[in-house]
Amino acid sequence: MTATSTPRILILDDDAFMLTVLSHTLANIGFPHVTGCDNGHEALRQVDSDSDTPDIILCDLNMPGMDGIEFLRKLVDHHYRGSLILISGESERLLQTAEILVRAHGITLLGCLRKPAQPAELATQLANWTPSSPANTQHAPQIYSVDELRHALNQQQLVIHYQPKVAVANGQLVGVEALVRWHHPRDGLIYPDQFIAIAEEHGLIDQLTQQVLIAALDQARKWQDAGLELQVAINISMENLASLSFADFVTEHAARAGVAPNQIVLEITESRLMSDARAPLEILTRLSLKRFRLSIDDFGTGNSTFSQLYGIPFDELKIDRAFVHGAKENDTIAAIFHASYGLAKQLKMEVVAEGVENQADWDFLAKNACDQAQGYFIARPMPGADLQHWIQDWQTRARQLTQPLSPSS
Ligand code: G
Ligand code: G
Ligand code: MN
Repeated sequence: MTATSTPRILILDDDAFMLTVLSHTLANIGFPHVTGCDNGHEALRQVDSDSDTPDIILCDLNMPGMDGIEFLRKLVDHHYRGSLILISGESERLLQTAEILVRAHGITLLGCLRKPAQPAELATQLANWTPSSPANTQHAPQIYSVDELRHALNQQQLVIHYQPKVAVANGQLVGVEALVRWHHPRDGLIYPDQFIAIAEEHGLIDQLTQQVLIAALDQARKWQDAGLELQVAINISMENLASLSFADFVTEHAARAGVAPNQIVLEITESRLMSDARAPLEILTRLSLKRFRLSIDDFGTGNSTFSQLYGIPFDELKIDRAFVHGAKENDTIAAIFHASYGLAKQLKMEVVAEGVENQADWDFLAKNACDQAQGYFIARPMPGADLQHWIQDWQTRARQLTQPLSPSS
């Protein structure tokens, strides 16, 4: 990455004329480090190269062979950490949908351009790029080895942060979601996107989940003793549901900690297709019978789908942040939100909206009678010990947020 100079830009467009025009435009507005590719495969090779990986990709959507949408998914597989600008001659509607996809993939989107791209518009979007934005540095590619992760588990290097889930109607704190981090002795706080997949692929996810569960139960008990009745949500990976002993483990440790099952929410994402769905179904049904709350996580993204709702007794549905943030201003996002919400309500599930980042997101949820909200607008994930202090601040804010509007306003 070029931290002090201008960013390296890669243009992906099958049209040779467009490549030339865009390169000239970019040079004219002060971006000389530009390369062009006319197909996705070549672009991915450049993403993979250590020395030449781009900071920004300008991507056309409609290309023969690998189209832009497929390319976006491949970017995630190739651990692309840079930013993106979408360019297309397609309709506004298609661009909006592509934009949602990019966000769901967690790629930093600087903007969308309709062809023909206007230099001024391009300059504005490129100005959004910062070399120090979290996507570019904090999550810098750092591949951890299985051994390192195994060592971390044995040395108890995991820490848990908790993010509040609040009722939209009255602002009341309903519960928290436990989010694991790795306190790395050399690299500092590492986020789960850099180690959960490794744990899943190498048989360490059971040990990881057990540690998180035990720590979260311990914290839940402490809050309970302090008079705070909170639901504590834990993320469960599909791999955890391969072994039938999982239900016993959860039941036993909840009892040992003295936390009632209905205070424990198990958030499940379908991370990959199960070859045999019987074990997960049996485990989840048993846990449901024991009154643990089951939640379907990241609903609406490719990972959690309608087919899961069939058979498993979920109590809660979490709408992915891609279909929450921005819903007030974007009809496509709103449409997917409404569809997910309607489905959840028909199945008598509680609806939690993730990724509530601003007042507009909150207002949208209030207007649409969403049950619970979670996101940076309410609180970032925090150490358990900080929660009491946050509650003090939140109570004042919550009162203002949920005050009925006076007739004059
Ligand atoms: O804040 P955040 O970066 O923590 O979380 C990123 C992703 O990691 C989320 O999708 C979340 O579901 C997942 N995650 C966080 N904690 C855990 C955990 O303890 N187990 C599993 N399997 N996933 C987790
Ligand atoms: O388990 P799940 O996929 O829901 O993980 C929650 C993830 O979302 C965590 O990485 C958490 O840090 C992140 N997160 C929580 N609130 C917000 C938010 O308001 N905006 C964004 N972009 N991410 C959020
Ligand atoms: Mn979750």
